[in-house]
Amino acid sequence: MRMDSHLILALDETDLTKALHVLDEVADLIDAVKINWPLIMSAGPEIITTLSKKAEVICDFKIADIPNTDRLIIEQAIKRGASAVIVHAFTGTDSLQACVEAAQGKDVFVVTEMSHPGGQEFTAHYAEKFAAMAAECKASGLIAPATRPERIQQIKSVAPNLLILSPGVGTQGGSASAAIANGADYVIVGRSIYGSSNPREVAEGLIKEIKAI
Ligand code: OMP
Repeated sequence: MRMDSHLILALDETDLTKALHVLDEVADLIDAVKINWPLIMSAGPEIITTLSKKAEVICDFKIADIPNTDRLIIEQAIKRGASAVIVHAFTGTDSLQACVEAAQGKDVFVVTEMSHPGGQEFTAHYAEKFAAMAAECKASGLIAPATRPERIQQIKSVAPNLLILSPGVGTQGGSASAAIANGADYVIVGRSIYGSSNPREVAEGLIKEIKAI
C-alpha cells in the first residue's frame, strides 16, 4: 500500500453521491480509502470496483468466521478490486491463516485492541496475543487505537515488522500526531473528514499535523 500522506479515509457515508464527492475531493491526498458495511449496504458491493478506480480500497468487513467462510468472503472482495481486508483475530490461528492465504498477496490487517470504550472490556486483554498471531500468520498489519496511543507502542513491540493502522482520530477523541508519534504508520479518519463541509481542508490539516512530527 502506498505510504505518502499516512492518511486513510474511512468512507462510512451512506449517501452514494456524497460519498463519491468526498472521495473525489481527497483522492489525491489519501493513501487509501476504507469502506465498511454502511456504504456496502447502501450502495451495493459494486462500490468496491467503482472506488478501486479512484484509490486503493481496504474492505473493512471485520471478517470473523470459520476458515472456509473467511476465504469465500475475501475471494469475493479481491475479485471486485479490494487491495486489502480487515479481519478479526479472536477466531483463531486457522481462520487467520485462511484469510492470509485467500488474500493471495493482498494486505490483511488484523484488529487488536478496538478504539471505542468497549474495546477495553475484551479486546485489550488479548491485543498482544492477536498481534503475535498476526505476525506468525504473515498478515501485513494491525489495527490499533489512536484513542489510547500508548497502546499502539505496546502492541507494535510484539510485532515490530507489521504495519499499524490507527482509527479513532477526531470524533472518537484521538489525535493523528499522537498516533503516528507512538508508532502508527497510518491513521484512519472517517467522520471528521466526510462529515465536514470542507473535507479537503480537514484532510490537508491532518496531513500537515502528521508531517510536522
Ligand atoms: P471515525 O470514528 O468516523 O473517524 O471512523 C473510524 C473508522 O474506523 C470506522 O470505519 C470504524 O469502523 C473503524 N474502526 C474503529 O473506529 N475502531 C476500531 O477499533 C477499528 C476500526 C477499523 O477496523 O477500521
